[in-house]
Amino acid sequence: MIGYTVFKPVKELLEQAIRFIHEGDDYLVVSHVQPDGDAISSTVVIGWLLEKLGKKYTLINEGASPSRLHYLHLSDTIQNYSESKPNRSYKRIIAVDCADFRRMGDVESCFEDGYELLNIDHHPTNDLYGSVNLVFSYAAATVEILYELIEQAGIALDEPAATAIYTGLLTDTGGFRYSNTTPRVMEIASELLKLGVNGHWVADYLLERMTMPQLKLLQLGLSRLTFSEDAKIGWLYIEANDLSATGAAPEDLEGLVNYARNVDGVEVGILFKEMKNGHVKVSLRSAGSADVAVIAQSFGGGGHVRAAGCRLEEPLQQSMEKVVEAVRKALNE
Ligand SMILES: [Mn+2]
Repeated sequence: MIGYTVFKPVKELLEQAIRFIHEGDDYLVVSHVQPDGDAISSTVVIGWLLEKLGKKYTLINEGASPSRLHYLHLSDTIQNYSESKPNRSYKRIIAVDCADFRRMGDVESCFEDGYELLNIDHHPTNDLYGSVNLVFSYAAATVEILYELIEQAGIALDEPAATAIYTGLLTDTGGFRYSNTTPRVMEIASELLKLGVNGHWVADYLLERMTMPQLKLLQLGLSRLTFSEDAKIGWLYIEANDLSATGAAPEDLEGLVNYARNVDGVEVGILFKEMKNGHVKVSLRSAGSADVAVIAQSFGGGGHVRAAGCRLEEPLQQSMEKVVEAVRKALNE
C-alpha cells in the first residue's frame, strides 16, 4: 500500500492538484495503453473539467478507445497516438489511471523537456512518478478521485460528466460487485443517478449486451479452460490470430478471465493472451487467498491484490507454465 496519504491529508493533496490544473492553460491528458472503462472515463472527465475552466487541452492515448464507450461525452475527441502523432510537444501533462510511467506507452514522446505531470491514480502499485501525485489506493476507480477533485474545486457536475464518472465506477467495480465497492462508491453513484445518469442503460449496454464475435471468442476461450490438479488454479488462453478469426475486438477479452476464477474452489484465474509479436499478456484474478499483485510484480507487472497483470517475452506455452507455477507456489506458501 502507498503510504503517501498517511503523511498528507486528502484535502491538501486535492488542493495541490487543483492548483496544478488552474496554473497552466494548455494540457495533454493521457491514460494507459489499451484503455479500459475507467481510463476513457477519466480522460473525458478531465477534458470536461478543463473545458469548464476554459483551458486548452488535447486528449490522447496509445491505442483506440473501446467502441462501446462511444456514448461518452468527448470520447470522439480522444486521439489515437498509434494512428496520428501530434506535431507539437506539451509542457503540462495530466496522467489518469496509469500505475507507472511506462503505462502511457509512446505518448511520452510528445512531452517537452522539463515537463510537469499531475499523476491521478488509484493503483496501489503506483510509483508516484508525477510532479504532483494524487494517488489514493482506497479509491475503487480513478473517476472516484476525480469526483472528489471536482467537488473540492466547487464545480457542479452535469449529466454528461456524471455519466462518465458512473461508467468508470461501474466498470472498475465489475458492476458494483467487487470488494472495492465501498459505501463511498455507492454514495457517489447515488449522487450521479440524481444528476440524471441512466444507470440501467449503462449497465445493460456495458455488462450484459454482447456482440456475436464477442460470444464466439468466449466459446473459444471456454473450450480451452484448464485447471490445476487440485482445481485451485484455472486458466485459459487466446492465440494471436483468434481475434481476427472470430472478428472480436481487443476489449472483448475483458471479463474472460473471470470464467476461470468464478468456478467454485478456484483461488486464482488466469488469462493468457498471445500478442502478434509472440509476447504474452497475462491477467490474474484472485478469489482472495493469493495476492496476485505480488505475483504480477515478480514478472515486471502490477495491479491490485485481487486483479493484476503482467507481460512475458516468451512463447505462450512457456509463459503459461511459468505463471501457473508461480501461482501454485504462492498458494502453497
Ligand atoms: Mn482504474
